[in-house]
Amino acid sequence: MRRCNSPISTPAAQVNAGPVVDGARLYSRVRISTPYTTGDDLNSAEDEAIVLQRLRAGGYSHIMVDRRSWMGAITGWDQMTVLSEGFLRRHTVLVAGGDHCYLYRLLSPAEEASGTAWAQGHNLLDNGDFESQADGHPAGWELTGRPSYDRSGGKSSSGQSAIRLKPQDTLAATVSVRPGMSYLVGAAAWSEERYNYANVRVEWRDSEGQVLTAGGELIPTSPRGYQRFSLLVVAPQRAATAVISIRVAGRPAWVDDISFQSILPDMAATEPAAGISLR
Ligand SMILES: [Ca+2]
Repeated sequence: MRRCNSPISTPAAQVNAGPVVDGARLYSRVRISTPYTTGDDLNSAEDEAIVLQRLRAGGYSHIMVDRRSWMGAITGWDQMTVLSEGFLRRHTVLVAGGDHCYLYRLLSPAEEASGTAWAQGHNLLDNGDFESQADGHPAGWELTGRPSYDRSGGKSSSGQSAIRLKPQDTLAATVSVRPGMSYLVGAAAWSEERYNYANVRVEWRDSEGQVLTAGGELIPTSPRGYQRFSLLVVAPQRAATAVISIRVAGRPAWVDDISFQSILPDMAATEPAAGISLR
């Protein structure tokens, strides 16, 4: 698990673990609860304030999730307030993560009042919400296959526009990156029918356009509506650009609000300070 922008300040008094399928093992002196064991009062779509009060009353310090097991309905991941991106963004800081597993630290009331963003940079994707169109297509995006571009407002997560992808369709855009920098990738998606997943892929290329390596994750999709997820990626050495692409598996799904932000402020991510080596 990679460290992100915030240190783990003190050993967690308690950690709340999300659904973990058999196969994952975690050994710790820290007391751990899951929504299926001693933390079962968190296994609900309860009002956000109530869930937060339960976390604080229970002495929880961190929330840990493993999204690999969320590609179906069994875990009930889309009906737990504590696991929703909106709740996590409002009440936690993203400490570390990668490869579907993430650790969040609960903010104190004082920290919440001052505001804490998971990523400091602006969205490097110009039209991540698909609201700008050019010749009937979302500006700045490369579409392969036959994705549907809906501007009615009835299918979107934000604004009026969203894109429907079928399994053979791909949505892609390219941004400039800096080697060694951490980036937060965000996407919102929902399945028209059945639980499924979307593949958020990040392909790193050098200054000649040659592919260096690729990463990214699968994000679960729910027929209950849009769910947003964020994932962490790190630009490898010699990376100059990243191609962010999205595909869906099995069944059509709608996507909206794609983002790609530097964890650090843009100045730190793009303008090396004089006299400081990038190595
Ligand atoms: Ca939109």
